[in-house]
Amino acid sequence: MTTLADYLNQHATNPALNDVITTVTDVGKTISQLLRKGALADILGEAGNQNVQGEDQKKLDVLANDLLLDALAKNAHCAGVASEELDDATPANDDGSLLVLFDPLDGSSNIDINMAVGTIFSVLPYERQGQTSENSDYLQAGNKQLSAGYLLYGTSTVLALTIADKVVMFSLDPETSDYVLIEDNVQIDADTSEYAINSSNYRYWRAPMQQYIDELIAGETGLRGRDFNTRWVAAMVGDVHRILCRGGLFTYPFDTKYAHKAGKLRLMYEANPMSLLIERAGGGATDAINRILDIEPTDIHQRVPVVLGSKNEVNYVKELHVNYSK
Ligand code: AFP
Repeated sequence: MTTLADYLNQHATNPALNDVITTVTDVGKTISQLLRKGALADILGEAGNQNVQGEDQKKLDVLANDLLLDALAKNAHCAGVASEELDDATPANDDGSLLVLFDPLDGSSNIDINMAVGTIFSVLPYERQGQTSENSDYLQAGNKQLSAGYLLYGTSTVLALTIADKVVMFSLDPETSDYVLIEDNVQIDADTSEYAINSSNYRYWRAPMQQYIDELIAGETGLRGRDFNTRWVAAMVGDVHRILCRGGLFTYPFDTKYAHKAGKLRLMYEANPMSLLIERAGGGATDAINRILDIEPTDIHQRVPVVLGSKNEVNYVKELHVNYSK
């Protein structure tokens, strides 16, 4: 049996990074316990305010955010934190070498119906050690990430993590409170017959995305010559985990539903960490055309259309979009 601590020690290329990952995953144990108690812990329901995204915050959104913030503020290697739930990044330790970004509770609309939710995290290098970190320090492309991962609070609590070239998975043992290694090199099939999209937005999509989904629905009677299946967890962490486990395509595409939003998902603490995991597991991740990890950010809360998963399917979506614009 290999625990997370064993794995990090075996890959101790950056002790500061290992320490920060340990801090984040330790908080994950607390969030997992709170979710297990659910309504009995008086933590369900609305917190009564909105976040920077203009979304109603759940009590657990705020609680998870505060737990991560407090723990990372005490970690000497953490120079600052950016969170989906906070307008601006929060400086931590000026001499730290790392910046941590997270969505503390992704899929929080699932909390009150006892469905899967997760924590997504991303670690970037901090280049101005000795000075107080600012929002602009986080504006680095996703290909600069030193690590990324998520905790999925499902029927069991699973940690997916990449700190080097591979993606590994751990399961939280509720008896010992250890993360135990269950997969040491996650790989995604290049082809799939399963896709995840919120189809109620069909009329807001661009024409090539409408064409793509029309073809999948036509199945063996259409161009693709085979039937497809859909799944939609309504928590990106759940859909991405399924893809890492058995392949598939996930997309929250560009839509015109809200004029000022390029899509719903945020680049820095949702799309970038998930794209790093997917690419290192052999999949693809684009905004329909461009590689997500190459996008140069302009704002810590900017949104981006997302198409990720089985490589050949992601490439097919790109072909449709490129050929459509010719
Ligand atoms: P919440 O955290 O507000 O529940 O949103 C989750 C999410 O950002 C992402 O995890 C899901 O894939 C997506 O939104 C679901 O969006 P829809 O509710 O529009 O299906």
